[in-house]
Amino acid sequence: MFAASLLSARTTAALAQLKEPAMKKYLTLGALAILFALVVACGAPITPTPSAAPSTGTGGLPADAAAVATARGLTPDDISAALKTYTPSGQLDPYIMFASGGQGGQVLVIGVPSMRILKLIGVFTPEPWQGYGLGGSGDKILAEGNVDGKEIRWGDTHHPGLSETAGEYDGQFLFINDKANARVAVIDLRDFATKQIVKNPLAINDHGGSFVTPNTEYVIEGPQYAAPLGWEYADIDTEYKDKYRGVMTLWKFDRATGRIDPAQSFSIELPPYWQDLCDAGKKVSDGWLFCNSFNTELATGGIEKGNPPFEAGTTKNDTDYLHIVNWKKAEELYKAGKTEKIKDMPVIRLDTAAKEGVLYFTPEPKSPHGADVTPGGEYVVVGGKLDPHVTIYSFDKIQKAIAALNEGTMTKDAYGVPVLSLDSTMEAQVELGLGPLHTVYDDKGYAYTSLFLDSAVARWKLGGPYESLSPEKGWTLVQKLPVQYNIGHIAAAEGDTASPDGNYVVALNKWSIDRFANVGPLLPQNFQLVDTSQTGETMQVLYDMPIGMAEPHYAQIIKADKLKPFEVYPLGTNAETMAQDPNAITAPDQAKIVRNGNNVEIWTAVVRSHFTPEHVKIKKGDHVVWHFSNLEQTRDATHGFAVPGYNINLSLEPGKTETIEFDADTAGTFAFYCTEFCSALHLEMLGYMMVEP
Ligand code: RUQ
Ligand code: CUA
Repeated sequence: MFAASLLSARTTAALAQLKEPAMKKYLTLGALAILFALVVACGAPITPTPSAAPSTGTGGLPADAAAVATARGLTPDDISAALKTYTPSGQLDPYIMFASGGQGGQVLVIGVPSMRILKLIGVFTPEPWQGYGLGGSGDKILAEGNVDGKEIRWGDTHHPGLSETAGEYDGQFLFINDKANARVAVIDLRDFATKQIVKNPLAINDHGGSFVTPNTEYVIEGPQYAAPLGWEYADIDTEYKDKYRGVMTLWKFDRATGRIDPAQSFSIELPPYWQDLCDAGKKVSDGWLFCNSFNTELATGGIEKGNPPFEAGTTKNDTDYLHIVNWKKAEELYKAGKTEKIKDMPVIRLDTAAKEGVLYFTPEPKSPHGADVTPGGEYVVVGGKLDPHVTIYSFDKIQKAIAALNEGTMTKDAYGVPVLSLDSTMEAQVELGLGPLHTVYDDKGYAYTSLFLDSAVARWKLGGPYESLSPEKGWTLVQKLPVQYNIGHIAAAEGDTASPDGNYVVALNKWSIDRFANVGPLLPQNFQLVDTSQTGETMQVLYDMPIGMAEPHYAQIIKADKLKPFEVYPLGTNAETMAQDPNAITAPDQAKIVRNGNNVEIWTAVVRSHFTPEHVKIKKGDHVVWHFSNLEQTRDATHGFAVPGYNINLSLEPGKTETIEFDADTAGTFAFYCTEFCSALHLEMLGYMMVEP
């Protein structure tokens, strides 16, 4: 059975690697010195500190450093890795990685190569440090993600997607999907905060998103487990083929407002094939989307009734279908009204998509997972989880095969979708090893594919226009680098753009087993930083970073200098609208409390180290609207505001104005206080809310 073989393969791979650390070769001081000299000669930006310089040992290695290396048993590789990742205090990382926070429902912001966590952005889950979802405007954003009116207060964040201009990350926005509930969130990179959540009205779970078209015209949300559109009831035993569907949603993104505009968004109905990961074409393939699938068998499970379980049923056929979607054509159909509204969402029905040239299929090997478009858009690389190869499709060949389709002779699937033969669309196959999943690219013509079962990163050479970028022949394996362990996704510096950077790849490993101190049966994930700066068989693991908060799926890495976030908010900014807040005040003497019947409205000034007013007397049953303006314009002068017993906590960054609204339903005396250690008199930054019974 698949699960059993998967587990044993994992275990064998893990065991094989367990033996390796014991074989570390220890170094002589002389070798260390030579290595140090080499690293310095290679241009690493280091010089011995003045205090270390006088005690320089042989070959320029500070004697104390040599002693440390000997005492810790560091190999030459360890030392070069340390030199490549160590980031002295105050030195900034050249890259920023945005990683999904998995079941945590957040996004992690990580510096590369230091692998320091810089921020955790609350997205689908309340986040107390940012005061997200604890009384302020985050409540409204989280409520946008309610499902049938039900509060959902977590998410399974999978795939972060940075906004792009002409196929390059532009550093303006980040999108991320929640697989568990089919939602997409928008994060504004001016303040690294969530601004919007949209709930897909047709799908109850998703997976192949979020990723963007090359100018962020659309944010794509692809499906996963089929269900009737709008998740209406339908019996899986009798109605799967006819009623269950996949659906791909093209959310229109409006850059000016920084929001998805649901009123200009539409969906495409797909067969219930369990579409998996998707990618947008770019450059030569701009206008197209590619998405693979893994249940063309239409397996419906039911192991308890003696049916084949899903894992066997969905892996029966040798091939599934790569979905080839012409989104520009789909947009035309949508604009021409060739849609049907389901739950208020215009849907291009499956038969329309099939007939009008929106949707085509071509076979792809066993249980594919990632579909990744090369930087120039010429090829789509698909990893088949149960096939040791990656299969490379040529966009040019796909176009020719589509042009050659002839209504009388074409093959169609059970739903009438034209099927292009594998021979007519495939460019090459490269054998990499066991469990190829996802592929990313660099600037040297290499592709990097994660091998889940082999626990390795495969570096292989692209052909065609990429062949001349490095010495190896096209479509050949160059190096397999063991990683610890069982890599899922892989991320590369600027790796999803039209011009990847090279330098670094990060392996997002699902298992860590023995890499860290035992913290109980639930183990951290292991991000491993890999040096990909040189050509050939030179990849090296530089650093292990435990992620002890959830299971991140994908990550994207952007050049840090493309990000231009605020240092402080312009005074009076409402972070929800990113505009001047009409309730902002600019001096403590503007603070006031206004009562109007049972409604109490309060304007509070916040500045080191006091709130004005400090006494707030209200009555049980009052409805309270309370505005806070942080008057600071000093970087990092953030204050908090917490009311015990009322589930309220705000983060008031410099310049921000924020509003809370609540019913004073509990009488008593409540000391409210600042939750950020903001000054020497931080503890004195408090006030009293007295709620009269
Ligand atoms: S995938 S299980 Cu990104 Cu490889 Cu979601
Ligand atoms: Cu303000 Cu502590």
